[in-house]
Amino acid sequence: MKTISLYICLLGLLCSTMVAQERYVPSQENLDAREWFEDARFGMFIHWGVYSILGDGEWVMNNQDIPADRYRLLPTFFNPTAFDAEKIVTLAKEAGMKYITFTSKHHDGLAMYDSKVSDYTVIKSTPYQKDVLRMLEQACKKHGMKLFVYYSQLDWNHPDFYPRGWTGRKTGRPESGDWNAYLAYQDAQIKELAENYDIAGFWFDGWWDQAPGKEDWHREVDYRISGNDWHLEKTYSMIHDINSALLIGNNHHEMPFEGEDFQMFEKDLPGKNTTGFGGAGISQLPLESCQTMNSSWGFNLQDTKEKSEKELIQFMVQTFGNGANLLLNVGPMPNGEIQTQHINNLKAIGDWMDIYGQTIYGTQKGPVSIEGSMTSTRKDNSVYLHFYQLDQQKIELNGLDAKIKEVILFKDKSKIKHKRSNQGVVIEIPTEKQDSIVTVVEVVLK
Ligand code: FHN
Repeated sequence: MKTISLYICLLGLLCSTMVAQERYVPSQENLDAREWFEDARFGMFIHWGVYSILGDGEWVMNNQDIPADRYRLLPTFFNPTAFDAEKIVTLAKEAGMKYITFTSKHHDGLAMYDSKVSDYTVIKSTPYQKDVLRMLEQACKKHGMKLFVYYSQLDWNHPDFYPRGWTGRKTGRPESGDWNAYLAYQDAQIKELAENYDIAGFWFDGWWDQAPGKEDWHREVDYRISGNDWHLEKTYSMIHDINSALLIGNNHHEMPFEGEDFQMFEKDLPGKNTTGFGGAGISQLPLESCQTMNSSWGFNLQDTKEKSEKELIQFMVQTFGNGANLLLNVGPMPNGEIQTQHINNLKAIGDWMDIYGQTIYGTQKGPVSIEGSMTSTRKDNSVYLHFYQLDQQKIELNGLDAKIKEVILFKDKSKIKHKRSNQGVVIEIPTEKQDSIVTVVEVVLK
């Protein structure tokens, strides 16, 4: 009996060692890339594809129940002659952004790059015939901008994307298909992106279309019947084998899976999950929130819910104060240009970042925050307080336990009165020194 127990123990130990050995251990290059990513803090998301022609967002194929064979007419007149990669990269740079994440393929399945394993690409299916991703890559290189690729695992065009999940069910495709053939196609595309383009990482999306066991989403369809396995770890290993520094994030709205290098929160601050896309919790990985400038990702002609410069900057500081990056989206129009209003807002953000960038880049989540009023970042001996809602002059702050050398208004370096209290520190910002967008105060610690 004792011998059997010993064998079971040894077997258990062996198995756990094997599991432990299989665990993903990021390389030093990957850890360095993560550090770069966290320091960079601010990026531009670009949702662009043939769907922009219809001016109804990137979900138009699903939302208007457009059959795949009709949708395939769209690329035949996609000819964005005003697209200028350099102009977009320069705009991102002017806004203070350090990286760009571009939709290499969205749910509609059309590759916006020169995919050799598909005929459904911007080169082979459109009169434009130019590799958009390559143009962005070149412009990014020239302007010292890093490039990430968004890749939709969900595909409303591919016949082998079967059994289907809860979306793209009315695209008129045959009710059959080979899931493993689809995965092979997906991995082949991911491989060519990793090998042929100078990218910094992958931003995956669409996993949720096949997610098993979710009760609260889109109840009208029982998508649990599909629940296909994405073999994520195989895909992730392939990417890291090609280049271990490539950062992988997946917008599955769950806690990060094995092999992932950063965690994202859609239209939400980390951990808030007000939209249902925010994720289950906050991991130790680098964090990134993504947000729209109006309420759409892809170009939407009727979207008038434009966020003001003030709203955008206030969301930015809340994101940074939560220790996360922000990926702010633009959805170019069918001609390739970005809407003037978005350009103007990005320029205003750039002006703000020119002044306050020091309180953002390379910082970490700060020790002080007051829900609905302020957040903070921290770097070396400084804590930067970002007040986005101030309706008084004296504010009591908790969390500033270290000795304070001085407190100053960041923009003009004038001294701010401060005094220890029972709870923490009381600082006094005279009304005339308060800013209508964000009042930034620097606390210099001893
Ligand atoms: O369905 C997509 C959507 O079109 C868009 O790409 C966003 C970006 O975060 N992600 C998905 C929804 O979670």
